[in-house]
Amino acid sequence: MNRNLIPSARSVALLLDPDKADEARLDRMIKIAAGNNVDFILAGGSITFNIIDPLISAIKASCNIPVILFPGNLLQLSTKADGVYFLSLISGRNPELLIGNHVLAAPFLKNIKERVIPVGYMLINGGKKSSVEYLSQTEAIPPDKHDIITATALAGEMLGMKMIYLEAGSGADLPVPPEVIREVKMNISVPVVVGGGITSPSQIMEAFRAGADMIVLGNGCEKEPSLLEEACKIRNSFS
Ligand code: 1GP
Repeated sequence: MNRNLIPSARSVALLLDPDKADEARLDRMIKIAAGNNVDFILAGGSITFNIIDPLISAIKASCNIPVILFPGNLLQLSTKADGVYFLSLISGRNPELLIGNHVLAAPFLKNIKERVIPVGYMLINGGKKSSVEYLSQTEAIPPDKHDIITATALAGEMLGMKMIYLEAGSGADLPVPPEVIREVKMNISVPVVVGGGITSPSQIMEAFRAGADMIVLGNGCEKEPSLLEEACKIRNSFS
């Protein structure tokens, strides 16, 4: 596996969704990302109206930031990205998202397996039902159930996941609380990724302070692109 695809210091990732990416906005976001040394660009979304390959190619043609496929479903599989998050929805009990889809995807990804990163993906309730919660037909873990969250993250690490992604859901009312991040970080040794509902510099600061290795920004940057710049400044203050 390519280790450069796993955050080794505090990192910022920009999430771009093929269904939301119009050309002008994409250009602007990528310019801001490149100008501020965003660490990774994730490409993916919950549902698929547009195929993902053109988005990956457009990002790669305009910057050198590693692009990682963050597939919302099997229709978003691609071998064009620098890396692929092989997501196991370990907060849920849907077998298709724990092994079924992986069996279907594995032959397709066989020739790029060194770029495939096993990720333990955990939904934490962000104040409303998220698209991923609905589409996965699973239930997010309540944010005050620290024991369940910690046990799930630990199980993910023990199963060999290279990162644990705490997801409040795109556009969540409330991001993953700092105390949840802190608790998970104290208990596992693989990087902790935090995303969903992060819309302000203070939330970014709190997430990094609590121990997030990487934060993922989607909607917040689409609405206010300067958030990406702020996020990178905050990240730099930790180095
Ligand atoms: C969703 O964690 C990401 O998978 C980003 O969420 O769009 O709310 O930033 P937002």
